[in-house]
Amino acid sequence: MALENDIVDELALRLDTAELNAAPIAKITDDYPEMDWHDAYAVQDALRARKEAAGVTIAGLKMGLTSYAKMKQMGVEDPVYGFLTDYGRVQEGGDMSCARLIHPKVEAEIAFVLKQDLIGPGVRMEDVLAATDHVLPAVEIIDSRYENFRFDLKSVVADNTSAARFVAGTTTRPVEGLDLAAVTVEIVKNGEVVASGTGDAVLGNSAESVAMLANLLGVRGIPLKAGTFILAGAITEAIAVAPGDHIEARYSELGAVTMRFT
Ligand code: 0L1
Ligand code: MG
Repeated sequence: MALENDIVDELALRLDTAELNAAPIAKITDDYPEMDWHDAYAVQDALRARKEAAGVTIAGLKMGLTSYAKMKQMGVEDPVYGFLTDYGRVQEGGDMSCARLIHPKVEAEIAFVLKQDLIGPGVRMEDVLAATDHVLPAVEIIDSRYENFRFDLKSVVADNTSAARFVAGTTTRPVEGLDLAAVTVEIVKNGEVVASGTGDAVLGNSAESVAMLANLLGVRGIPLKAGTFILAGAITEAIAVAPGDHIEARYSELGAVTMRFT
């Protein structure tokens, strides 16, 4: 690691404050260009510890930058991961206030809930499918804490991969007989289709993304536990939203997820 512990803690405070006040900041690598990948996850871990100390419950995990197109655009070879919070969960069909967000965007994903632990490294897609209790449709609302979404990858990891809110659908189903790569989704904004995609956009199959999460955690000696809610990564591009917008993500096979921004 290139950063001292007190700097890691100060950066976590900076990011937490930006989120809680919905007040964007400059990307942290402007001040600490020497920051390495261990530092980036150390800041994310410190952010998570701050939130837990303040009474926040971790509601799940997420994968980010899971499409080959976005990885290439960002100049990375591996996706990244972050955590979800209890206060980030919005009920299906619910409202969420833009006043508490900076510049929210929505992206359609497939979520997994496991029935068995997965312990990397060496986890394969088949292991994920066997360990999955059910999948469900979900929309992630990302909201970078950086001004104008201007960031680099290490800053994004530190910023908990832009995680902000999420909405899970109410229809769950087992993976048996479901071709996750072929699931299609459309994002409908105020009655108009604004984005669409197919499940294979996520590393070929969203279960592959969950395997990668288990393996990334495994390198750090952390198991992916049964019962964990996991957002596997965006099938569609991210769509900006503003007060008054109604969003519906319509999936083949999995139903729909709706929400309104106020
Ligand atoms: O969930 C995601 O794929 C977002 C990763 C962070 C990059 C961004 O904010 O666009
Ligand atoms: Mg996402």
